[in-house]
Amino acid sequence: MRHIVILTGAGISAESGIATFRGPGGLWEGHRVEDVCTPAALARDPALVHRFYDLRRAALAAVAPNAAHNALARLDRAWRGELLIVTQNVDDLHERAGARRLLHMHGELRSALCASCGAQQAWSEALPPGSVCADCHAPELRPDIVFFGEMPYQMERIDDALSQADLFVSIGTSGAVYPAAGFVRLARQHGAATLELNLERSEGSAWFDETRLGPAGTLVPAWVDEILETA
Ligand code: BV8
Repeated sequence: MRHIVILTGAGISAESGIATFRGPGGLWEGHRVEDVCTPAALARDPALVHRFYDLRRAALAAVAPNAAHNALARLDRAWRGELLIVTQNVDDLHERAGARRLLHMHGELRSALCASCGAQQAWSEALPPGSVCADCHAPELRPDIVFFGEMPYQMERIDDALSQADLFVSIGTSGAVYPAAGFVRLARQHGAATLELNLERSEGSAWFDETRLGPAGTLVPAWVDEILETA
């Protein structure tokens, strides 16, 4: 089992107190996703969209990594083979737990993107519309978030990792959004074993060799212990 690819979604951050999208208290609660997570929404009501992400960025100060994030960071440190954590999450809990071999395919709350020159810059405060880009000085900074209809980040790197994976593990995601929801099929096509760790069956469960149901805070540390014992 030399090459592991791990996909995480909002479910891995749920036990840290960050709302998931499609649960009862779902994050999109109070907002239709197309009102806050599309280029049209940003053009139509920039103040609403910037405020939606400002609130979520500010909330990061009140949460901490949970046992699942910490276990993945432990695996990252100990695993001598290839390993890549691909997160759909825009929070910084994987980093704060110490994960290194990590990428955010849907962007990050703690980053601002210049709509004019494409520069990304670390950002941890409020980001009002009209904020000025440090590179090109245009007042065009926007949340560095991949909206619906926009191309996720680092897709070539992800496809490359999936094509070489021996094991693909999906943690805390509903399998509702593409292209992430299709990664399990890509991994299978290239011969990877596939494992899903989730609170409930997802839209993609049928594609996994094995699904373990339960909270990530319990399932992920147990799985990391298991995989390191067999390493
Ligand atoms: C693109 C932004 C192409 C940041 C997000 C029709 C068919 C197929 C596809 C499409 C279609 N129409 C449109 C599309 C494409 C579209 C899409 O897939 N739409 C869906 C709705 C059908 N996708 C896109 O637009 C993507 N881009 O396709 O570009 C392209 C090609 C060429 C050129 C240009 C473009 C971009 C999608 C990115 C959207 N941005 N996030 C933010 O605001 O957070 S999506 C957002 O929702 C997340 O990032 C994540 O990806 C997605 C799903 O959320 P989850 O993480 O899974 O969370 P969810 O709440 O849904 O589920 C939580 C799970 O955890 C549950 O299963 C629950 O049981 C579990 N859980 C809960 N608690 C726990 C737990 N598990 C363990 N432990 C617990 N304690």
